[in-house]
Amino acid sequence: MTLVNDAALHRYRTMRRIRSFEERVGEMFLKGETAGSMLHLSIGEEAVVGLTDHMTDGDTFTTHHRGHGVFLARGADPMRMLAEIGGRDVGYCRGKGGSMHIADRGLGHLGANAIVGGGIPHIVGAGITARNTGSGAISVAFFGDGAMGQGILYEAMNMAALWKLPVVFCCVNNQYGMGTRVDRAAGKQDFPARADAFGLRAARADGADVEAVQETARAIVDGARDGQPGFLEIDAYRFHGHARMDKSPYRTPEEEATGRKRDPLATARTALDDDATLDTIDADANAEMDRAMAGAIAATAPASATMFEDVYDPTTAAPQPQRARLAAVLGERP
Ligand SMILES: Cc1ncc(C[n+]2csc(CCOP(=O)(O)OP(=O)(O)O)c2C)c(N)n1
Ligand SMILES: [Mg+2]
Repeated sequence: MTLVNDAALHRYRTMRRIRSFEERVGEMFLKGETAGSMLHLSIGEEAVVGLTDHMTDGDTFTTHHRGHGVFLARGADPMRMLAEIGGRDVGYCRGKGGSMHIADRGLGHLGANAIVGGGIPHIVGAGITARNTGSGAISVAFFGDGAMGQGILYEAMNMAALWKLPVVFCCVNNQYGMGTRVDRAAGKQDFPARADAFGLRAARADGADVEAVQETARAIVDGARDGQPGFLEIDAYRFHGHARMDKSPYRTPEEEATGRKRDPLATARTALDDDATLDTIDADANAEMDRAMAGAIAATAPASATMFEDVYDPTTAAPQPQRARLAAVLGERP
């Protein structure tokens, strides 16, 4: 096995782990084991691994509400992620953040964000820190095509270019913002051209091909480490509805069938052409995620008494009216 193949196999394994994870999240939702109702699966978007592959310890990132895959690729423990999504106390945010607010500074995750475009400006701050401390780290914001309509992106790109920050803006274009197709939201869909206009190194890569993403992302990430901020659009297709309850009535079955052929796992399988090895990787990933799901489901919820811990800044005045009200509602519950 060549080194090139080893690296490609590693990317395939990471993508498979992401897909298996997302399938388990969907299962937990059906079992009523997730806390809250909103879950956004990144199935079909696993080729983000082509970018995360160039990231290293110390690098930071933010994600949008569809960020499970990125966090997993950056080393998250799937059991703690599932526990977080299930509202359990061993979750990354002690079960109080959930899918859309998961974060872990130890792994460089500065936070998922439910506000479209909300995580983008944070990387400007992280980029300033990296530049001023000379840490050599980069910071990457992952967001969707919907965020291309948010003004904060353009402010952030301008500041990054002006101050030559080590940052990358990564737009995972899955063709939809909820039920709105990208061509109904953007007058012109040449997103890299917008970034280029601000002075960023910008490119688009085929999200059905992780190797293409990896190749294109290399120059973008290398540039960012040298103080040339970048923008990468990953052109993908959202396989499922916006969230778990969305059956995509705004898409035809024909469109979905065609879109789902743009499958980065299938492309990688064909290129690697080693069914025995890939089947073993698949089985290992499935077993790992089954164990993670069982562990998460078996974990306990945080005690009601700790409800406000980790949520409000302990040094500021406590939200007494809410505390009193909730205490009354909860009665004697632990
Ligand atoms: C500022 C803001 N406006 C509207 C919403 C409601 N909303 C949630 S997700 C979403 C679509 C986001 O689409 P995109 O950025 O392409 O991400 P995707 O869901 O496709 O991954 C919208 C409009 C929101 N969360 N924040
Ligand atoms: Mg989208």
